[in-house]
Amino acid sequence: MPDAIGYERIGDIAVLSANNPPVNALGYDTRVGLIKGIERAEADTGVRAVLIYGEGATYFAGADIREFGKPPREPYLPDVCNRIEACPLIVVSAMHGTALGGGLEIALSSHYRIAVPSARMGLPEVNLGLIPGATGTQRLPRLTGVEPAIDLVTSGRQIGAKEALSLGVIDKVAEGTPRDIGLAYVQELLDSGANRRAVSELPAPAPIDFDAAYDAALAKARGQLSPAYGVRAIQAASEKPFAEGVAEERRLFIELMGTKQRQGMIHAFFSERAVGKLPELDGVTPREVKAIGVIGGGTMGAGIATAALQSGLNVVLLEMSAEAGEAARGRIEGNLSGALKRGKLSQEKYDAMVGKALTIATDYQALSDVDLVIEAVFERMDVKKEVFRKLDAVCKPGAVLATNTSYLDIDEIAAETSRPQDVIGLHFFSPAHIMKLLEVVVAAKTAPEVAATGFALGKRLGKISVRAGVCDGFIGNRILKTYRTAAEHMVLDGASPYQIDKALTDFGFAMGPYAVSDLAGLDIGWMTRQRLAPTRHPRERVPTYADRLCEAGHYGQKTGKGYYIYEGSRRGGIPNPEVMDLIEAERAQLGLTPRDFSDDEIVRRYMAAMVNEGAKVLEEGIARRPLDIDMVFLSGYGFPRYQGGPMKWADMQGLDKVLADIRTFAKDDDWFWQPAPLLERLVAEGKTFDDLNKAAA
Ligand code: 3H9
Repeated sequence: MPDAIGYERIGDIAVLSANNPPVNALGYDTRVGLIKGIERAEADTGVRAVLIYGEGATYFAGADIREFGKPPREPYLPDVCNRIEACPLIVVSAMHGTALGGGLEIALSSHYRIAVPSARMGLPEVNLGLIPGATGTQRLPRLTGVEPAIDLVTSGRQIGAKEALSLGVIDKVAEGTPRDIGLAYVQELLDSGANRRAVSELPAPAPIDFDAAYDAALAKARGQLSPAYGVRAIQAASEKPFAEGVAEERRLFIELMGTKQRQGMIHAFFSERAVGKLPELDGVTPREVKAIGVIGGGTMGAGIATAALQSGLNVVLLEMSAEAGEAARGRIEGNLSGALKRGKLSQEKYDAMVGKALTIATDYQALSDVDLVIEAVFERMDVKKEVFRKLDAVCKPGAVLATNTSYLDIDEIAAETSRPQDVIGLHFFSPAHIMKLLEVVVAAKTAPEVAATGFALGKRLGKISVRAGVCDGFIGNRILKTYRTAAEHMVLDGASPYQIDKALTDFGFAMGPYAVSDLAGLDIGWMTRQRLAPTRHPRERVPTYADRLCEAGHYGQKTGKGYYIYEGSRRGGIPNPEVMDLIEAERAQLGLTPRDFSDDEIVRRYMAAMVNEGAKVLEEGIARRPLDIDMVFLSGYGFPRYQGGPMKWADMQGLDKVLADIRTFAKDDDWFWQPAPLLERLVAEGKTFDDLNKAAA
């Protein structure tokens, strides 16, 4: 294996090339290699300058995240940065790929920076629950000023070479390999007699109102600490000498390193990459998909068609009538025109998408040549079955037949066809061209290459695809049903929907469950309650006050009234006073005396219900690994990323504590609160959900 940092002498230039695939992460060997490379260059007679660049796909993409949480090993990254800057020779970094986090910090410690036009740069530590911890918060604002530095550190966004040049982050952009442009730039600097230039010696940046910036960062991040800590670190750059600022940055970085938020976000980072890796699909070749059919052009079907068009697929959209087809076209054009207005889509591409690539049809024959069909029709078994019978008759052999059902039994739907091996569930979340999650529901007879095709399509559409098995609601909606029930029990027993929403948004959810119901439409829950009524166990506690709202025509945001009243702005409603009247009437009818709930109890009950059902879903094989459940909730249900997902959250609480809560709650209702055997087993064996993730890796 080559050294993590190679050393080569070219004339009077020492070239340090990083060779630590896949992303040149700054692990121990790379850090040691950089120090040794600088020392060797200094001792190498005649060397006047040092070039640092990365072999392979990228310059350094950051610290080695796998080392976080383990005892740190010297040399630490900030010391490596300072050592590079202190080099008496001119040090130049040439960047390509993604110069991120510690990688950008190495570049900022070099005396000059050049990048290829396609290079991306940023300080994304905030996405890992951290701040830049290798002098980035001290050096960046000395180059850009405080405000751009706060923007980059608190958002973690990546910038291109052009923007980096205009902000003063880099000195030059040039076409070529990083090695070639780097060598040419070093030569140019040597020829022009340029001096060594240390960012740390630049004047401290002018201050702003840091307290206001801190408050704004905290509010925007809904309880995530790292953006606000980033502001404090940049404040130190403005107010303290460089070395003291570095010490303050280190203190804040180490504090964040010890938090659960950091653990949760790093779990999310690795889970996002592990979720699509399924041993059963290893080496399985997906079927080729160039054109897809979408049946139904409502919000969901139009969203799916939009996502497919955006990914370069041809789409045949089937509707019942020419008018309905035109309405579907209007929805798709509406979806795409947003991207057009924001400059994310060129007029030419837009025209091609809504022109040549999109066919609106009313006859099933139009689907005879597509490679994959997704139906998004009315959520009723008889309707779906009829669609699949027709698809079976017209689709070409080998076409993948997918249903976007949210709940229904896909085995039953597949049995309606002569080719159940080609049938799969592709469960999108609305709006389908925006939401990241895709549940790939593998039915009993689904062929492996059909499952692989589902994952390949998800990747092409930019989705996070999670494998799920068949059950009522699959992974997400099944678990949702359980924790929504826990919330409803709390409402019957004394909490208000508004207190529950507040406790959960304080926990970090984007929205509380009642605001979500208003957004989704209260008629959906109403329909589900009706559908499940015949199978309901006599001990199930199901409140009916929400039915009264629906009976009165209040379906949430779309009718202007639900749990909240919406006037003007669509998101923020005000509590609907009729709701508390209905709840109180129901409590009285049931003879219930309301009691107080603390926000902490609300969160613990809600989360315990989620985790317990998650454990059942795992045990039944509906989800393969705990991380699959975490990814469903992080990418489709507004679960706060810094809490890691429900199963990671449970690990971080301690599974024994979660189980103890469930047993306590069961004293009042041992029907609803039946501990999952898997949870009991893990606690008895002193294991965590993450142990199951590792065992499955
Ligand atoms: C930091 O720098 C802190 C410092 O300020 C202070 C320190 C004291 N480490 O994403 P991909 C793995 S914090 C270890 O599929 P892409 C990844 O897990 C860091 N491993 O590729 C995957 O492994 P596997 C700040 C890493 O081309 C493989 O590489 N930096 C790291 O779609 C390929 O990754 C960041 O936050 C890492 N830093 O995207 C950048 N990065 O194949 C994080 C990746 O086994 N990284 N891996 O699943 C990224 O954003 C993307 O990986 C990147 C490439 C854009 C670089």
